[in-house]
Amino acid sequence: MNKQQRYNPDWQPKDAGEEFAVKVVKGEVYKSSNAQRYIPKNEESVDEIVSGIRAKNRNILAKAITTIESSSEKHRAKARAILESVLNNPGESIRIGITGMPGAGKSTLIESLGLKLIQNGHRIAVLTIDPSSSISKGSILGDKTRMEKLSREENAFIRPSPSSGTLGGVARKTRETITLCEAAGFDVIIIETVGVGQSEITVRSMVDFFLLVLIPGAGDELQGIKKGVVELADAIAINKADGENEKKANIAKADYSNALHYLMPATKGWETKVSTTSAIYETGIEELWNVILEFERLTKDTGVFYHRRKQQAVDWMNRMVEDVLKESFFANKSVKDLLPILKNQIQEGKILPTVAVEKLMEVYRK
Ligand SMILES: Nc1nc2c(ncn2[C@@H]2O[C@H](COP(=O)(O)OP(=O)(O)OP(=O)(O)O)[C@@H](O)[C@H]2O)c(=O)[nH]1
Ligand SMILES: [Mg+2]
Repeated sequence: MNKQQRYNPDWQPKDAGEEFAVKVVKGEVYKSSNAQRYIPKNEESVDEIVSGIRAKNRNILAKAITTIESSSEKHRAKARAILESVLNNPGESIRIGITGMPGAGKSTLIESLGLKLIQNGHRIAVLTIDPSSSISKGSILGDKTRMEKLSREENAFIRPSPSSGTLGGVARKTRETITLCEAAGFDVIIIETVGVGQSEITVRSMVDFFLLVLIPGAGDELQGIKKGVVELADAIAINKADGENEKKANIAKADYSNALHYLMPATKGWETKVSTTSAIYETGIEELWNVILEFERLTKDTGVFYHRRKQQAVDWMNRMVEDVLKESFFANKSVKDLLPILKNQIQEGKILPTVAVEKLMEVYRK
């Protein structure tokens, strides 16, 4: 292969060295008739992507999401253009967040619910926010998010979390991805996250309905799930309520129902519901969906649904302002030069952090 035909992909830094081993070879479009549609074109235009999304083309949707996830300058401008176009005629959906400890059965539950909904004519998009990917680049959710039966359905779209970036960055991209999925006609959007930290709050801030999945018999303490998380939930599903676990699940249901009387509901005017499910034996799934429908009906009637969405949009903007400012600050040349010097001085006790911040802001504003 001629070396000159290879080049660094867009997502690599411009000055990337040998540590970036990936090189891309430019594809060629064969002019001969039929072959053409099998040769991947390098990139679709904004118009092609937007009409592909509107035509419910999942491949194009996936490409649009990749564009959004890319951090290259070129892709950012394109991502913005796609989003602006799509927002002219946004889709409608119910957005559902699902959290719970690793292995609680979230993905299995989503698959089971998703398959039922598809039978009833819905289109389901499943996105994940994996807090581990932003810390260790590893993945807790990893391959287990495959949901094999669901992923074979034409009316389902499953997208794992971007594998890099801060939680904030991942969250921003997930919000944009929601918008794209809605425009592509997905009317049920489900976001799965593992209940191990900050990511539940992030997911709560972008969904209408929030479900906590627990398993029976894991002890009275809240299964490593922080107490606050229960207060974020609009419903709790005690999953794996099958076989020997069924009795324990019913006890857990009663316990949680009692405990919830002492907590503030997550959504005004709505009482947090507890139900038992078996994702594997597909019991309690329909009841769970009915809870979600009841929630949607009630909150739309009272206006809480729309009010929350408006607040979430403003909150999204605020968070983005924070992100953009932070990025611009740390990318600033003078800040970059001064930062290591000040860090040293702070460590040596020669300067106070407050003074260092003032100096940094001074060079940043220049
Ligand atoms: N008996 C029983 N097993 C279940 C049920 N739901 C899920 N499981 C099993 O529990 C294991 C974990 O299920 P997942 O759906 O991957 O759990 P998860 O919460 O998505 O896990 P993470 O994505 O790793 O956080 C799998 O072996 C499932 O087969 C259920 O209702 N009953
Ligand atoms: Mg999972």
